[in-house]
Amino acid sequence: MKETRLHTCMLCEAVCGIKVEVDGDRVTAVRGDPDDPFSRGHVCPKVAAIDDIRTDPDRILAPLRRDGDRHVEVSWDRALDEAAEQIVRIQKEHGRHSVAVYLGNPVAHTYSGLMFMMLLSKMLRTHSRFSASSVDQLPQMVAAWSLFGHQLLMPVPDVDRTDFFLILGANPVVSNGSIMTAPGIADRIKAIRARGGRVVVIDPRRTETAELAGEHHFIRPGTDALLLFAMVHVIFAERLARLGRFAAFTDGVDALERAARDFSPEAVAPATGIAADTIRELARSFAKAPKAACYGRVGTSTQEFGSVASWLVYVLNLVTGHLDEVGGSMFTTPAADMVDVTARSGQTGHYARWKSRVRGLPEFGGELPVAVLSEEIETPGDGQIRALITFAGNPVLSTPNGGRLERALAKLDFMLSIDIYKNETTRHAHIILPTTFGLERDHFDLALNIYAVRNAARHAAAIFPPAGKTRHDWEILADLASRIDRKRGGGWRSFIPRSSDLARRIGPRRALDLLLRFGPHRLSLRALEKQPHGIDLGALRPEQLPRRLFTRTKRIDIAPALFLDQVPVLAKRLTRSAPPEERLELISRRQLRSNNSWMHNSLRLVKGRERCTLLMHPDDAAARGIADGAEVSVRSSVGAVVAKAEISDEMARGVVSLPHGWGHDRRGIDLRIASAHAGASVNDLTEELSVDAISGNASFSGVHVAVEAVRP
Ligand SMILES: Nc1nc2c(c(=O)[nH]1)N[C@H]1C(S)=C(S)[C@@H](COP(=O)(O)OP(=O)(O)OC[C@H]3O[C@@H](n4cnc5c(=O)[nH]c(N)nc54)[C@H](O)[C@@H]3O)O[C@H]1N2
Ligand SMILES: Nc1nc2c(c(=O)[nH]1)N[C@H]1C(S)=C(S)[C@@H](COP(=O)(O)OP(=O)(O)OC[C@H]3O[C@@H](n4cnc5c(=O)[nH]c(N)nc54)[C@H](O)[C@@H]3O)O[C@H]1N2
Ligand code: SF4
Ligand SMILES: [Mo]
Repeated sequence: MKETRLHTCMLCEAVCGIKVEVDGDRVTAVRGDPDDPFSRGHVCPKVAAIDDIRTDPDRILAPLRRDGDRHVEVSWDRALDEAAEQIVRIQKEHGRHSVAVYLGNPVAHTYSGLMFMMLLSKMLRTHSRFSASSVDQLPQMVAAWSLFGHQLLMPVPDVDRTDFFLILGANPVVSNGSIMTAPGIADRIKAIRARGGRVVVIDPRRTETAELAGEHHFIRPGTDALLLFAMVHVIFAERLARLGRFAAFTDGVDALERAARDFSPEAVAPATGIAADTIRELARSFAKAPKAACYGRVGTSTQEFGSVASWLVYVLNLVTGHLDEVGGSMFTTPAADMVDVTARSGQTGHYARWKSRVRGLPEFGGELPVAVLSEEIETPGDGQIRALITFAGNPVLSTPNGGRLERALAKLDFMLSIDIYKNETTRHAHIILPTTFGLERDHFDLALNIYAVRNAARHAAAIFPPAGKTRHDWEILADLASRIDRKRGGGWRSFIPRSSDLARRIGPRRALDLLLRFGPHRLSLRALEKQPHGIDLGALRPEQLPRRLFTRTKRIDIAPALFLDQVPVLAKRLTRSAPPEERLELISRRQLRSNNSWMHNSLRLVKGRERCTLLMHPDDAAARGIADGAEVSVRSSVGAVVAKAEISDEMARGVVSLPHGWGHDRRGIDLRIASAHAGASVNDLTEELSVDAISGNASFSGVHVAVEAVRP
């Protein structure tokens, strides 16, 4: 029987509302939902792949247990029992920190998985917690926590009302926006220009977003903090600072001004590659614009000075009067307000309460930077990691020096993966537990509505039953938690009701309903279900600060010591010599028909011309005798890969770009289509020892590489 069902695309942060044409157990079409008040019918080419994955013959449909080099099917009972037993045993024998957890990006896209992962994490009481945050937005969280007192209170650019959108290190036209949930972002950017506004992109590559913006400046990788400091310098030097109502609750402005003094536009021009006049003009125009928003993302975050750069993005918005104002950088009031909910239980973030055992990198919010994972597995001693649970993550392809991590994983006593595929990471697991996917579960955007450019809410009911023997993420996590609880228990403890059992009985739907009822819009699950196209909750509201500050003093320290301590180090960057002539600086990029590392098994997304190419400037290619389409070898201090060169002046001179998420040529994976379109992993080149000094976040931008033609 044919019918049309509504759902949400959960592949990226744009969370488009979709209309799914269903014929029995088949999907015949997926389209954007024009009646969705937020996404207004927008979708991207990835949307149809939602069902490719559900019906992918390579998907794991039953629990697997490793037997030598192979994985064989086992019952849920056996798989869960064995996993719980190993975890309990290893924690008993080697201490609680010997069991590590790694959470991947898709965790942010399932409200139920997210809720129950928090439960399991809490139960394990391990300090060895890692996630994709530390190869992504961790510096932005550190900046938000330092300034506003809550790691989740990150401002969002009010793209629909701004007249000056300054974008650093983000390519939303391709990524569809991040920490800026904005379906149809290309149209929203076009609208800024159509109403006479200005859009400026700062990026070592002239990106798809730069083309649309019409104004672009190349920047040397890793130097955004210098550029931003120079803008702040100009703003103070020319008395353009306009703190407005923030003056009443902001401290440290003088210290900020002093810190910016050494970073004049002339001083930073050589290192950034941006002319002093350009910087000055940008600073003046940004400060004077009635409505302006500065936004930085993965490119400014995953770099050597990622935390300083992320802090300065917020600072620039604040000192120009563009923070928390219409058309500027604003805070949301989502239907389920995780910022307030987590604050009520004291989870606003903390820093350096403990440090990683081997390298001494600080925890943040209870997590350690994933750049230390390999060494923590490899280095013997007290607290050595002996077991790893991965949940919706593929760190072999997504974390720095994936090659080393891959070798380290093989040494674990026990590894459990909760995933949909046997891929570069999960193939190492002793047990793989397969989960439902996308249209097989109900959906609400718990995490991403916090960063939406409009307040909106939508709940979608599951369309299909679980495939094969798969179970929902939350059910698996809850069951595992109960079994761990039981196996640990014994004695009097077995008589008290367990919180894991209780949570399981309440279930994610009821928990969500409660969050909605206590949220700022006093909604309920029933109210959302009555409006399946979604509910518009209005434009972002200005003037939420100081009311929503979570700092102890209820004030903002705009120049915290954490960042000021880095200023002398940053100043040295001004005079650092360029890499030797034969070295190039490597950055990464995203592609519209790709989603991190895990959507290359959909034929419709990978067919056509090869996409995992090394983009390079014509002069750099000519200097090395490299022709367009030629195979080149790319070498860094940690590894080497081979890729096809794609020569284009969209790259800055001296900078090359490889997309991230490829490299499916590894043995032992069950991804037939991806293997046939393997590409190379950029993270076989990135260095686990290069991290942002403050947060320990991976520094992916500007890895020094040697590139040469591969001679047959
Ligand atoms: N060099 C470089 N490295 C980067 C980046 C970069 O720009 N450059 N970007 C970084 C960023 S921003 C991120 S977020 C990380 C991503 O890092 P990861 O999260 O580690 O990697 P993903 O590729 O997103 O892998 C997601 C995994 O989840 C599985 N999965 C998908 N859906 C589900 C589900 O519903 N349930 C379960 N249980 N599993 C599921 C997939 O099969 C896959 O194994 O990569 C980072 N790495
Ligand atoms: N199609 C698609 N969409 C995605 C994803 C995907 O893989 N594919 N991944 C999702 C995820 S997990 C995330 S976090 C978001 C990320 O969303 P974005 O942050 O928009 O991601 P990118 O496209 O990686 O953009 C980063 C930009 O930074 C530039 N850059 C690199 N180094 C530097 C530098 O030092 N300074 C400056 N100024 N720029 C630099 C790169 O050239 C690139 O254009 O996208 C999400 N959406
Ligand atoms: S933009 Fe993102 S949410 Fe929208 S259809 Fe594409 S992948 Fe899905
Ligand atoms: Mo990400």
